[in-house]
Amino acid sequence: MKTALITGITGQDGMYLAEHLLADGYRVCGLIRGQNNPKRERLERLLPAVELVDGDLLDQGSLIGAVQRVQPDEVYNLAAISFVPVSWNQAELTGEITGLGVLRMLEAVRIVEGVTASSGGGGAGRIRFYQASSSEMFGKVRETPQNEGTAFYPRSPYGVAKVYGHYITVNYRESYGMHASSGILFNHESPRRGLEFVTRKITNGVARIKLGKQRELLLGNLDARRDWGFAGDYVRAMHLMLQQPEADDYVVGTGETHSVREFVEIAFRHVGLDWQEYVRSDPRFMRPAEVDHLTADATKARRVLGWAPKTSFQQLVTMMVDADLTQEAAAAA
Ligand code: NAP
Ligand code: F7E
Repeated sequence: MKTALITGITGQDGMYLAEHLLADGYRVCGLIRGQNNPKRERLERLLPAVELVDGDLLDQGSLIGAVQRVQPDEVYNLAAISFVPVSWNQAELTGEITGLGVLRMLEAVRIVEGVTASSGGGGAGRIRFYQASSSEMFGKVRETPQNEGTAFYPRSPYGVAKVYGHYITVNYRESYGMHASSGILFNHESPRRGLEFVTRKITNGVARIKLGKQRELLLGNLDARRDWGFAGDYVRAMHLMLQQPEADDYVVGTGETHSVREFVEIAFRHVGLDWQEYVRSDPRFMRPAEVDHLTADATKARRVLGWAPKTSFQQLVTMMVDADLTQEAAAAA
């Protein structure tokens, strides 16, 4: 039986990945932070098979202790400050967690395994490492679509921190021979997405408007375009990366791009409403520097990993609206 340690276990991807690995027969351990994390109880209820281990990406000793205790075969580093607007208000903290946190996880693995530079180059160490990199690294895109060779031009402190996380992962692979892979994932969503992200904000808003619990939906830039996929599909790609003989970098996305406006239209139409009667523009949701347009070229992931998304854009939007309708109706009852 293989053992996986997942950081960011309470997040959207952490939960889908844990389910995927448990179904595959893994022992799954999740790093959880804080003395009274409100998400602990929910996680224990939904995924009782996951073993929780205390630790924080800001605390090197706690990460070494977690790797020592768990003795994982695979480490998935999903923890981060992941909401882009927060990264302008808390730029230093974002650098510490989303950027330097990656270094601390890599160091924890390296120290526990006793890997040194002199032992590098030959596939040193047993533990395989996954870094959750992001299409936000492409930012003001240099070419379309974006692949593993596309130059980075991040547009937020979050994107800059992710570029550091990506390159330090590549560097540990090259310096120490560690099996460390970077998955450059484009936006992926689900009914478990946080309410602050635009997709879930829209689907939750649509459900509440339909049920008469909300009158309007305030949004920022409707022209932004993203390559949106389903999170449940994307965690399969993470796992596949760590099953390859050699570590590498992979772009993961659908190859289709849609505007926020298109997402809004489909979501409102699904419940029989005209979006233009409810959506209002609010400058509070505009960004100081925007990422206008992202499209993935996931040819390498398809070819090497045999990975392909199973969920269409239309299915993703309607799945999220339906889940929010069910949840909001139950909350009202
Ligand atoms: P998410 O739902 O925001 O989850 C973030 C996780 O990080 C939470 O479990 C959070 O724990 C944890 N965390 C934050 N600070 C921490 C710290 N100091 N120590 C330990 N844990 C900490 O994010 P997600 O959507 O699942 O994304 C997973 C990863 O993929 C992130 O690194 C994100 O940046 C990256 N990514 C996401 C997407 C996407 O579209 N979803 C695309 C590309 C890359 P708490 O519950 O304690 O806050
Ligand atoms: O914004 C626009 C906004 O916050 C998407 C994270 O998982 O994916 C995510 O980052 C777009 C932006 O996600 C609102 O300006 C309009 O252009 O849902 P989002 P994101 O910034 O793309 C990447 C790949 C990650 O790595 C990140 O961790 O939607 N938008 N109006 C809005 N966005 C929000 N949040 N709220 C609005 O009202």
